[in-house]
Amino acid sequence: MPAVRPAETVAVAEDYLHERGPTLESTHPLALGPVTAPPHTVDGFVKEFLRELNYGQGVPLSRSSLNDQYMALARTVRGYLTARWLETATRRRQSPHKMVGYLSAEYLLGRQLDNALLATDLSAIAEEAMKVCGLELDALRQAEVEPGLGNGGLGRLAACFIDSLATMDAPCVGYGIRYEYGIFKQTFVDGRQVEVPDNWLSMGGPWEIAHPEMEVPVHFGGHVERATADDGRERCTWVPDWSVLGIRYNVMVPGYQNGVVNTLRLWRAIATRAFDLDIFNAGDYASAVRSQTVAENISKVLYPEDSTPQGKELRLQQQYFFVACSIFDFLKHTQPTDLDVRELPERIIFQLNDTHPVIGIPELMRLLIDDYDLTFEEAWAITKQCFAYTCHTLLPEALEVWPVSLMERLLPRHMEIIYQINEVFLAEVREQFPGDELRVRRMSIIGDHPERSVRMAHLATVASVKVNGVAELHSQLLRDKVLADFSEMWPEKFTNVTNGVTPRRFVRQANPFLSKLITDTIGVGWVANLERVRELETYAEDPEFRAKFREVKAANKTRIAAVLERRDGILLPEDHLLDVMVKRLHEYKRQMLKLLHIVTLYEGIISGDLDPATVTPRTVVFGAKAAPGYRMAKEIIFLINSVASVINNDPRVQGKLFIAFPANYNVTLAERLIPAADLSEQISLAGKEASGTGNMKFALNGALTIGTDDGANVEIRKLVGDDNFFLFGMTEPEVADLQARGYRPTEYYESNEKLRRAINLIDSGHFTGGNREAASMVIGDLLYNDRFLVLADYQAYLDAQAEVEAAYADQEAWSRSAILNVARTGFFSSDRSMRDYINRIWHIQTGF
Ligand code: 26W
Repeated sequence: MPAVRPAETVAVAEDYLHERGPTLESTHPLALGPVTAPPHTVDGFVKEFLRELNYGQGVPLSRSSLNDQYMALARTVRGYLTARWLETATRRRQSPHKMVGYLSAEYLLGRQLDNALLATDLSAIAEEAMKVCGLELDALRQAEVEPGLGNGGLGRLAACFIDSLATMDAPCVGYGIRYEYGIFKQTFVDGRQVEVPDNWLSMGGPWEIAHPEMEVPVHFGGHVERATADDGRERCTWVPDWSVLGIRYNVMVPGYQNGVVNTLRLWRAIATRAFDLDIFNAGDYASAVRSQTVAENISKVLYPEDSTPQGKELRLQQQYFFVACSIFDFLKHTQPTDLDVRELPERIIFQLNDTHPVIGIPELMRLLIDDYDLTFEEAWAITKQCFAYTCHTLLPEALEVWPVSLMERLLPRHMEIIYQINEVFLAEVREQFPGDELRVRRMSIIGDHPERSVRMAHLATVASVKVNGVAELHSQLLRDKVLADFSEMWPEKFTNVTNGVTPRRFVRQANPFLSKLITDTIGVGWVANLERVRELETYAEDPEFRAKFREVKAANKTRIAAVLERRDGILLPEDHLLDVMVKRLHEYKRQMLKLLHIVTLYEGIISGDLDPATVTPRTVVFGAKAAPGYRMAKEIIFLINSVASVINNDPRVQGKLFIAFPANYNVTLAERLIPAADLSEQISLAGKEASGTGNMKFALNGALTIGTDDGANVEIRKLVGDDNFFLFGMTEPEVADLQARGYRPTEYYESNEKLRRAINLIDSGHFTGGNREAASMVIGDLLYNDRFLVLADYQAYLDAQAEVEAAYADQEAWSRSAILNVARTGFFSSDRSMRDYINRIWHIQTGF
């Protein structure tokens, strides 16, 4: 069979190096890239730094600003990475193996400087070098604005995964969008959330390398023309009516001290030159500029929704844009030019991070059929082997659908292909389940209600080699509920890969005190092999080790107190149990349950029911952004702030109860806060949190969890043991059962006095300056709707919190439990998650 090559190559600024031949490369060693990184010495580092400052920023040290210094430092460190990056890329090009294209609309990276210093083992040298220059490394660290190109768990997971893949020397390119504005900055005005744009690039982006010459055309709209060719087969031509260009931005992803640097490739949209020129030549300058705006809007801003997609056209444009660029990039630039597309499944597996990149499926089909001239059947056979899909949710409203009308207008050729895929798929369903038309309707990729739309999760499931959930329970619920028909049809398609977090960022970097204690005790091997922390188990019995462990916790509390004072003007009381709930604000996560517990404690003390002497002094820290359009979430934020301002200023509870709600919870704050926590709040309604990853970070940093039987909590509890975890609340089957019987929240309100008093106190306006209206939306919903069964779990939560207090009173036993939490949660390294993906889904080789 002849090799299949593109019938027609789209004109781009092609790899001209390829065409120019080997002349330069063979005559000059530098043409291959720097063979060695700059010297790993203080002197060498200082020299590089000053060179970056002088020639890069164009300033002498004596006149440089903090930003100049930060930029020069970042560029210096990047320089050390570059040699390894070129080396990794050359090595991979020389022996192309199957690779992973991780497709994710979000990467919540967090600050880069420390991570790069750790990866290159340059922290001590950089610190010394800055001193030589009269500068403080720590001050420069703080000058970095974190790239917040994600909303929450899903985006942070992608960042952990690419870190692990680099550390394991796995061939992977992360593909995503270079949003000009990341997740909004949260501020509070009179206790209410106000969003401020996150112009993260305004001071320059030292970590990215732009390639404006390597542009990728991406088309939209128009119509499809068909003609019968000489061979009698019909050929389609998509005649789009507008286009944009994708510009590549490479970000280096360093492995941990292994000399490997992988690539994160983010796409930025700009207007096509030709497109502008046409209008410009027609004399309409204003329109030409406007068209530029339309194009550039595509990568302008990250959608701040979490869990409830809004179905906006611009969002679909973003999704198609980055996926089209990525697939094109892989086919045209990453692969040898003589690639036979029939071999694609041996060369690539595209991992779909939720449904956001699922439009890549019909895009690959379109390329194979229209550009590479394969038949639909041939293209389908190939495409079905090139994708795998991870689902990250269980909320039905979070499953993306796109109206057929919108798809037809924006991507007419893709819509045709989706119809064709659906036809083939439904024929298979009918064959396997004859006469079951209800099932056919349930499974169809096209849904009818409330309007005809494409169900992206169905499309993903049909086209993927494997479908996975992100924790055992979640994967089970996917199989049994959300995608039950599909798992019945293809049981072997479904699998689980429990999430993980990178130990480099979330233990080694975030918790230097604990890291030192661990390394002093068991050696440094745990950083790249987290299961090794199990060796700490025996030390849980050692009073001396426990004392050191408590010192670490205390030092981390001192550190977060300083951070919150400087950052937010919050004065944290000393020596409190630090009780932390940080995550997006969502009703299913039940921040209201936490708030009711606080109000109950407060009400108990001020009413005299509770002897303050018996109350464990406690500081509760909240961190949570609400989606800007999510009314209820914003009301809850306002209520938390209202309760905080009253409680924190009421002398009757001074020294007993304090609430801190720093605005703008982000990765940087998480890195400071999590290591200081005693208690980790993971209190979602069972069956709603797919996995959670914050829960893992807390356990690994020696906080005990109070949590429901949900997501990865289940696995954390199994590993750390029941004695070292505060479990409470209904199980998922109990939740389903109660909902089936008919849940009436008022029954709980009426029969539970503490609950009634807490709710009444809020409802009285006590926390809202006497204004009863101010809390009415939240309270009204709790009493008459309460979709996430807050009131039903209230008493169980109080009881579990009472257990927490009793346990905390015995500091020796508490530290023992905390140490066991660290020692037994090595499983939650994202290195392990990546190994699972590699073995069960991707089947790629590492380290070649
Ligand atoms: C379109 C808006 C939107 C944005 C993000 C809809 C849905 C999402 C994600 C699916 C939400 C998300 O971040 N899910 C979280 O994924 C984490 C990583 O797997 C899990 O740990 C969390 O439990 C899950 O909520």
